[in-house]
Formats: sequence, C-alpha cells, structure tokens
Amino acid sequence: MNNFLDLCREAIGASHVITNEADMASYLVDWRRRYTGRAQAVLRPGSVEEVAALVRLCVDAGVPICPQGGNTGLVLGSVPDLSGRAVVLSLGRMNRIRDIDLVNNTMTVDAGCILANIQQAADERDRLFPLSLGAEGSCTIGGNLSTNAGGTGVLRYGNTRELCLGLEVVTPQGEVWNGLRGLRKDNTGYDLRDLYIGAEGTLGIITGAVIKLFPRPKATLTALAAMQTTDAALKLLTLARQQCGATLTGFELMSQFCLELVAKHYPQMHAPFPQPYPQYVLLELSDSESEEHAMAMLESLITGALEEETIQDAVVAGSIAQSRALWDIREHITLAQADEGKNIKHDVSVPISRIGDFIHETDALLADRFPGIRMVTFGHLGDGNLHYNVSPPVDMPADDFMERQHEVNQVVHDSVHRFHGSISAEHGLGALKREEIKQYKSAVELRLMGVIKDALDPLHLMNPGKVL
Ligand code: FAD
Ligand code: S2G
Ligand code: ZN
Repeated sequence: MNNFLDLCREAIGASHVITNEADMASYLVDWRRRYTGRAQAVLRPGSVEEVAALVRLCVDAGVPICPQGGNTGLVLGSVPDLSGRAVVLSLGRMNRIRDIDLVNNTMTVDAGCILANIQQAADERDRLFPLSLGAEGSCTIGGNLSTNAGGTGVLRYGNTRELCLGLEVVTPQGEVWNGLRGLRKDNTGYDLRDLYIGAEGTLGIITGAVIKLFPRPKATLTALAAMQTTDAALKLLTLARQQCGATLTGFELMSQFCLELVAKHYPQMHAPFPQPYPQYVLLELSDSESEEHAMAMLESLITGALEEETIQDAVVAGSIAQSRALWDIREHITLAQADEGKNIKHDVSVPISRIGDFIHETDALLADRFPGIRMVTFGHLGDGNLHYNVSPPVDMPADDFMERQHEVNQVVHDSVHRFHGSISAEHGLGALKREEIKQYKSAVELRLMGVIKDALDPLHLMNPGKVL
C-alpha cells in the first residue's frame, strides 16, 4: 500500500485524495484536449494548513507537485508530465471570500475562488474587480495570479499583477508565508509578492490573495466598428485614447475571418452590418460620470472616425443585452476556432505602433510556406497583444499541418523577435514554450531565473518541466 498516499488521506481526508483513473481524468487533460498527463493522485486540500501539510509530505517522499486552479491554462502549465510520479494539487475546494473591506477597497480571497464569483461579489457591493477574460466562469484567482493573466481590461486596469496587494503562499518547504497585507505602499525589502505572480506554480503555491476593488462605473458602453485595415484600427485607438482617456476600458481587434468562424459555428452570433469588412474593433467606455456623458463621448468619437473614413461602419450597443451580444462574438472566437478543428495559437505582443507591419510581414511569410493558410488574428490591440492564431489551409489535412507546428512557431516567433516583442504576452510559458524561450531570452535572464528557482525550490518539486 502506498504509504505516501495513506499519509495524504490522513492529512486531508480520504475522499479528497483521488486515485481512480476516471475521476482523475479531467484534471490530467489540458483545456484544448491536446495533451494528457499522468499523476499518482489528485489532492484536493480544503485549507492553507492542509496545503502546507501535503507539501511537507511531498517533500519527504520526493513527489513533484502540479498546482491547479481552473485548468483553463493554454500553455500546458496546469497538467502534470508523463512520469506518473507527480500529484495534481487542486485548489478547487479553497473558494472562500475571506474578507471585503469597502473603505480599503480590497477583497481577501482563497486562491480557488472562481473569477466570475469574485466579479459578482464586487458588483454586489457597488464595486468592480476589473479582471475579465473568456475563461472567467471557470478560471481561479490563484491561476490568474500564477499566470499574471491579462484579458480585456488591461489597457485601463493592468494585468492581474497590478490588481494584487498581498499574497499567502505555501513554500516548497511547506511553510506558510502570510503576506496578506492590503497596503498600497510597503517598501520593506524584496517584493516577494511579485516573485510569485506569473511564476506559474514553479516557486510555491498561492493559497490566498488580497485584491484591489475599484469604483463601479456609472455607465459602460460598447461599440463595434468596421474598417479596412489594422492601421485604421490603430488610428481609431489613438483617437479613442485622445478623446476618451481613462474611460477607454476595452479595445479588441477581430479580423473578418474570426467573425466568419463565429457565425459559422454560432449562427446567432454575427456582426450587425449589411456587408463584411476586413477588420473590426470592439471598444468599451466605462464612465464614472453618467450615461449621457459616456454616450456623448462615444458618439463624437464614432462620428468623427466615420467622417474622416478611418472606419466605414459602426454600431453602438443600445442595451446591456446588445452589448453582451457584441462581446459574445468576441468571446466565442476561441471556441469557434476549436470547433473548426486543430489550430496553432500564438499569444504575442509587439510595440503597438508596429502591429500593422508585424501582421502584414508575418502573414506574407506564412502564406508563402502554407498557401491558403487561414489567419485567425484577434486580441487586445490596446496592449499590443495579438492572438495570432492559424488554422490549416482548407485543402491541407489538419494532421499534416500540425506536424509542421514547430516550423510555424519558428516563423511567427522569429518575426516577433525582429519586432522586439514577446512570444508570450499573457498566457505564460508552461511546458509549451519552455524550450522556445531559450532562443529569445538572454543568457543573463535565464541564469537569474534559474538562480531564483534553485534558491526557492532546490528540490525542483514545484511544477517540474514548466517555465524553465
Ligand atoms: P490553471 O490553468 O489551473 O493553471 C495555470 C497555471 O497556474 C499552471 O502553471 C498552474 O500550475 C498554476 N497555478 C494554478 N493555480 C495555482 C496556485 N493557486 N498557486 C500556484 N500556481 C497555480 N488568459 C489570459 O491571460 N487572457 C485571456 O484573455 C484569456 N482568455 C482565455 C479564454 C479561454 C476561452 C480560455 C480557455 C483561456 C483563456 N486564457 C486567457 C487562459 C487562462 O484562462 C488563464 O491563463 C487563467 O489565468 C488560468 O487560470 P486557471 O485557474 O484556469 O489556472
Ligand atoms: C482571448 C484566448 C486564447 C486564444 O480570448 O483573449 O487569450 O488564443 C485569448 O484563443
Ligand atoms: Zn487574450
């Protein structure tokens, strides 16, 4: 009998130690269902003390740990390797909102809280927690912090890193670091909090966080604009920033093919225009003044852009339902591309001013090698972050195309590098980009990251095979 697992059962209760293959299955396969890892068990602790006890047992037994939140990650960071030695440590049971302080404008939460539940708890108290992404119904705040998730509100509120004031972490030695301070200023030594944010579970397990709350906007307006080129989209971004300033809280680019895919797989979701256009921008204003003030700003922006022919058409959502319908189109691109079949994703960022050139140049390079390749280009234009995804040419068997994934990645990521960009803007490296990053990060950066990893996790039990 496996003594290690017996000790885990003693620590957290037998019912929270899952070893049955069928019951483990959903924890071992990644969201895109491309990869299935192996584990000796899935452990589901219910408290920070139980997490710490499990880590100490893993250290004693030399068992690697794969921390997992909602398992919506897209870079194979949240599923274990094929050794079968690891355990998946799921934070799913730790989903309590511990405290809400409306004067400090902070919320203290368990790491396993689902993002949508945090958004709702803030909303119920006339506050906003502005992290928003397509997976918000199942991703957890612990995963958001571990991947430093971006989403659609970054251009106004920043990444998850900017939304966090304090952390509680179980270290690879099984100690609990309680850094749950809600201070906006604390200059007392190295910034441990920022070390764990974005570490993708390779330095410790986040069990709690203090996150910032913001005033809930008085009015949120959404518009969909249609234009001929990405350069026109960038021109609209500049106009929106000049005219709307900090009220601009969303600016998402979508190419025509993205909308074709969504309409094909979700026929009720289509752009409300009489004809297709090469590019679209979904933009959102969030105003603390009034609906009238926001509408005046938005109408002036749209009218001006139409008059100078920066855009060719536009619709302003007249209701919450219409705004939701426009956002549904945007949030269904990932699902529609998955419904279309196997595809290759690139989550890249380049300087905003270079995005048009990057797309033109890289599209041409790929079309040269893969005639008929289908570009599914969309994303957070306001952050310089594109989801530069590709689907196989219609006449090419998907498996043949996927065989050449490394060649596609090399073309795209070399192009990103030439444009001084990043090969992972918001999803992290996980296991998927661990090797590739060596081509683009300096030896000094790689050495320093290795020194930190060796210092904090000398046994390398924390999420082995990810990031480094
Ligand atoms: P998981 O997938 O469970 O884990 C992610 C990583 O964090 C893994 O390395 C895991 O080991 C580690 N981890 C998880 N919890 C902890 C913890 N408590 N302590 C330490 N390490 C931990 N991402 C974006 O940034 N922006 C987007 O717009 C976006 N849109 C998406 C849309 C869809 C439809 C999908 C499926 C995904 C999208 N993602 C996006 C990716 C994903 O949702 C994010 O990376 C999210 O932050 C992952 O959260 P999670 O709880 O699912 O983490
Ligand atoms: C988004 C999802 C990932 C992808 O929706 O913003 O992060 O490339 C992406 O489909
Ligand atoms: Zn994204």
